[in-house]
Amino acid sequence: MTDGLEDIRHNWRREEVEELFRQPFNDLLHRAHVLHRRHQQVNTVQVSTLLSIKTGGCPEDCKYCPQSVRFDTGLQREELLDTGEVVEAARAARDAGATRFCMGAAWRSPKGRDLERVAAMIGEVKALGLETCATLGMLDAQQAQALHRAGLDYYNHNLDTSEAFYGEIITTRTYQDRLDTLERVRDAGMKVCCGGILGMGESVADRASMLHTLATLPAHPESVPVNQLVRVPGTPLEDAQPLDPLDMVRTIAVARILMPGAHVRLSAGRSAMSDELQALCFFAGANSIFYGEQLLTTGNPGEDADQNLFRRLGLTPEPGPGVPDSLSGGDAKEGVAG
Ligand code: SAM
Ligand code: DTB
Ligand code: SF4
Repeated sequence: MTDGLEDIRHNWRREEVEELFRQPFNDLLHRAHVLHRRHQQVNTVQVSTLLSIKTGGCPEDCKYCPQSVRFDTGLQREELLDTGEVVEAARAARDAGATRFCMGAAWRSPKGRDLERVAAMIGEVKALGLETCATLGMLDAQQAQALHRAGLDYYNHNLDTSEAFYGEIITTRTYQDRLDTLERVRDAGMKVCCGGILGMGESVADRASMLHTLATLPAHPESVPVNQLVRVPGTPLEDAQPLDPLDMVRTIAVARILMPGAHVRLSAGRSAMSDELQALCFFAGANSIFYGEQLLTTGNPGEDADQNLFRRLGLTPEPGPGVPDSLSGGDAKEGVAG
C-alpha cells in the first residue's frame, strides 16, 4: 500500500501527456478513476456559484468572449455592482447550497479604486461562511497581496489553451502575462484556479500542451476548470466546430491523472451536455461544478436540474468552511443535495 504521494508529479513530459490522450477510452478512464478514488472523495462534488460583478465593455480581444468591446454580442454593459447587490447574490447562492462564490469582472486588470471595492465585497462574502474566488484579469504583486489580505481564497486566471494556439485566440496580452499573474497569485499565498476552454479549434496536442503547462507548474493549481466553449453569437467563435463530447471526458481524465490532488471542474458548457455525459465526466475525475442558472453572462443548468442530477448519481456537495450540516446533509429544502 502506498500513500499515493508518488502520483503527484511535476516532471511530466509533454509526450507522456500526448500518450495519455492516445490511450483507448476505457484504459484512460480506468486509470483516471483509480487515481480519483485514491485522492478524492468520488461521490462528493464541490459547488461554486458565479456572479458577474462588472459586465461587458472589456478592452481585450479574447475570441470566445461575449464581454469584449470588440464584438457585437448585444450584451448590456454594466458598471461594477454595489457591495450590497453582491452580498445579496452571495447569500442566495449559499442558501441554495453553494459553498464557494466566484466574482468575475470584465477587466484587462483592476484599475484605480476597483480593488478596494472588490476587497470590501470579498470581506462581506467571506463573512457569510463562503469560500471566496475572484477573476479580475491580470494582477501585479501589490494587487495580489491586497486581495489575499482581504480574505480571498482563490484567484481564477485561465491559460485558456496551449502557448502555440494562444495567439489565434487572444492578441492583447501574452501567455507569459498569464503565467506571471499566476505566479503572483501563488506568491501572495492564494490558491490558484486555472484551466482552459475546449472547442475553439485547438488540436489534441494543444490540449495536451495546456495541461502539461499546468501540471509542471511549481505547484499544481488547487482548482482546474475545464470549460466547453459556449458559442455566443457575435463572437468570432460563434460557428466553431462543436466539440466531440467524448473529448471533454478524455481531457478531464487526463487532468485527473496529471493533477490527482486538484479539484477538476466541469465548468462552462454543461447546459449543452446530457446527464449521461456529465456522469462520465464525474467518473473520469471531475469533482466541481458551477451551480445556479447563470455563469457570467450565459446560462447554466437550473438548480432543479442539478439537484436531480446529484440525486440520480448519488452525489453530495462538498461541505464548505462555514456551512451548517443541514445544508450539505440532504435535508435542506432547496440545497443541491435536496
Ligand atoms: N476578464 C478576466 C479574465 O479574462 O481573466 C476574468 C473573466 S473571464 C470571462 C474568465 C474566463 O471565462 C476566461 O478566461 C475563459 O476561460 C472563460 N470564458 C469566457 N467566455 C467563455 C465562453 N464563451 N465559453 C467558455 N468559457 C469562457
Ligand atoms: C472559468 O473557467 N469559467 C467561468 C469562470 N472561470 C470565471 C466563466 C465561464 C464563462 C462562460 C461565458 C459567460 O457566461 O460569459
Ligand atoms: Fe475581457 Fe476576460 Fe472576456 Fe477576455 S475573457 S474579453 S479579458 S472579460
